[in-house]
Amino acid sequence: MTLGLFLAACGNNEEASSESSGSDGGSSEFESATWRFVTEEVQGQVQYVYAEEFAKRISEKTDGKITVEPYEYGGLGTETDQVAALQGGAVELAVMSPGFTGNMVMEGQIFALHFLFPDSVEKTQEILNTSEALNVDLVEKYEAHGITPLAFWTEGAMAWTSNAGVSEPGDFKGFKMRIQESPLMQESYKAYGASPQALPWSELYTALDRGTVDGQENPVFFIYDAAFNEVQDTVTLSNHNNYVAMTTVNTDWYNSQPENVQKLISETVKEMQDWAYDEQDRQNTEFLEKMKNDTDNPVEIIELTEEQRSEFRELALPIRDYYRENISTVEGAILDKLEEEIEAAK
Ligand code: 6CS
Repeated sequence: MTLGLFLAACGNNEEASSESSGSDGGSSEFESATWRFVTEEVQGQVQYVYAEEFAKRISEKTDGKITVEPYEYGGLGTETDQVAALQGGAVELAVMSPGFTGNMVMEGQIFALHFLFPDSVEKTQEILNTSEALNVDLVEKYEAHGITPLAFWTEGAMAWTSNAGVSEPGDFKGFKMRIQESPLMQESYKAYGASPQALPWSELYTALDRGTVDGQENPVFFIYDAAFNEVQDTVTLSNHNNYVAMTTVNTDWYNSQPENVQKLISETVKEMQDWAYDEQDRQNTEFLEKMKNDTDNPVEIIELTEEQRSEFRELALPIRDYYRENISTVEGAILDKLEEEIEAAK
């Protein structure tokens, strides 16, 4: 049965070899294997360097017996194609943004709720590390679709980019906002008066350049590295939400691994939570400075006051009820628990 699941997960790619003989859990017991690890970002960006670091650690811990091959965004299609690749076993591991499973794992859209997590990115990471609502209840929802999230981590506070500048909800009136594939993201931006449109990020630079969309949201490191500042005139440091990524594995493949391999993966992912936090912090800090000093592609940086942020927060709060009533399959139970955990963490 286990072998059957493993073979099914491998599809027709013979390279997906991560079988190991029964082991006593010692590092010398690992058998040679190659795992494919797809990310939604390109070389140098947070998700990709995360996969590289993971590969390095796995190689060190197994004396080079297990090789992890990081794949950058693009080679396997769009982000939703990558979700399918993980589910079908074409890759064993993936960094995934919950927004791209928005039409499949309904509960995962919880991360699209604005002003839910604390303003502090550090505090948010603590909650992502410890939340039972996310690490137990939400994980089960993903597992029903063959995806096991092993960790949730932030890529930083999000900012809005646009040409006209966004500093109050009225600025979103008639605004064509690029979003990921998530009905809840649609609702969130409709509440501000915008017209949301789902797009993969590979099409985003051109869409912004041509005016197919007027703006988008992302952490600062990504805005600068993807050169959106070349085609946008303003960046609003809104911190309306955190960009959350998940380290995921194909559920059947993971469950078919011997205990020592599962432990190797889960411990390495856990150990890397602090590393991921520091990496996004470093990139977001460095790229904000670069963006401020970029005279070739100058952008106006708009820093929202607390009063301005509260205007957006007021419009965003009712979306939690929308989530409970129209999105959640468990009447908002995961959100209820997460809200309690966030409250306790404050
Ligand atoms: O906006 C996006 O869709 C992309 N943003 C980030 C920070 N990572 C990958 C994702 O696809």
